[in-house]
Amino acid sequence: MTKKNINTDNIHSRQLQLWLEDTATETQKNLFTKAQACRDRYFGHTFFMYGFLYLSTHCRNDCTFCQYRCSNTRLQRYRKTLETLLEAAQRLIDDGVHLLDLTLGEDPYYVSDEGFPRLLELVQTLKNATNMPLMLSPGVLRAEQLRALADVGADWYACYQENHNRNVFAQLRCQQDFDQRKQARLDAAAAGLLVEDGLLIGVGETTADLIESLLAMKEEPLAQVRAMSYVVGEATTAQPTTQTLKTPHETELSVLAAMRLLMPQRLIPASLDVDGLQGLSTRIDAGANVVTSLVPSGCGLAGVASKDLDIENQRRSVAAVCAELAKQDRRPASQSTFQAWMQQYKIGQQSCL
Ligand code: MD0
Ligand code: SF4
Repeated sequence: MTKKNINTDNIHSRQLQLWLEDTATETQKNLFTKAQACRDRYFGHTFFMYGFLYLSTHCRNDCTFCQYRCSNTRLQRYRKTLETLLEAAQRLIDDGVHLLDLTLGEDPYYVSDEGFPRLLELVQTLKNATNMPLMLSPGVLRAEQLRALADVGADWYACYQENHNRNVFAQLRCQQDFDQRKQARLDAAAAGLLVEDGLLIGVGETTADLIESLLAMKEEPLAQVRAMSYVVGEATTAQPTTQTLKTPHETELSVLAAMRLLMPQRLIPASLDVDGLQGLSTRIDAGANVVTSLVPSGCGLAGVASKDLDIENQRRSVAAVCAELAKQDRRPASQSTFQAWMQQYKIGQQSCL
């Protein structure tokens, strides 16, 4: 039985403003109840899990919210060997993740014209060895590079705008081109990749900025949308403030719920990278249906917003996540369900491009 899709064309700025600004407990409760019902309508009580492999922490950019920014000269950076990545990937697969998220800074060793063949070879080797769905988060690439990644087996491309207000963007992703970043997502969709965009919360954005971002994300061919609260880290200079009426965490949850109601069929992550395992249940209650940033212990792999949080104590493991979500009567979807969802979304997306 195919579900009649929820029509969201009637959700406009005023409604979004109410959801984001109204701090009345009743309004928030209603918002989250609606978001949960909407998520369960499309995904039931199942969730997807992404293994996270931060393969290189080198970066040529200097984003003010990121501890891996190039001006953080004190940071011990790494590039993981293929052997380490294959071993970590196999552990995540044996544990039951649905996808491998291969993230790196904009590391010239992999993304310069001279280095890009290395990235292609790495992706092809991982695909041949695992046959798993692969997400790539390498920063801004050109259309032909994105096509080449799709040809060697990449399925997803993640490239976050953080905020769609150009002034806020410029303060966060300094010296980076707003339009080029957006174009990379459009080129990725045109290359047949599933695409993710993400918002950063708690860096001085206003409700109007968040509404602008939500409506912009709805218009883009995105299969996954996310919001993550800013985590102040080593050498970050972005001011941890918000001009909305709530705390950044409350705003993140309201944004996740608004995303669910505005884009009901898209995948929405609850990232372990902000608050670790303890932050999972509130994000599921806000309408998320994917758990991301599962990192295997003992491989020396890092998180992004939270470099070490909950990794060596195995609280970012599949077992810990499944046990936590079982408390909310939720269980992992089958791999075939995730693959079928991807396939169906790719077909649907291509017909709209
Ligand atoms: C996460 N730390 O999922 C990861 C990262 C990049 N594709 C994902 C932000 O939270
Ligand atoms: Fe580099 Fe990404 Fe961090 Fe920006 S957010 S400094 S591009 S690793």
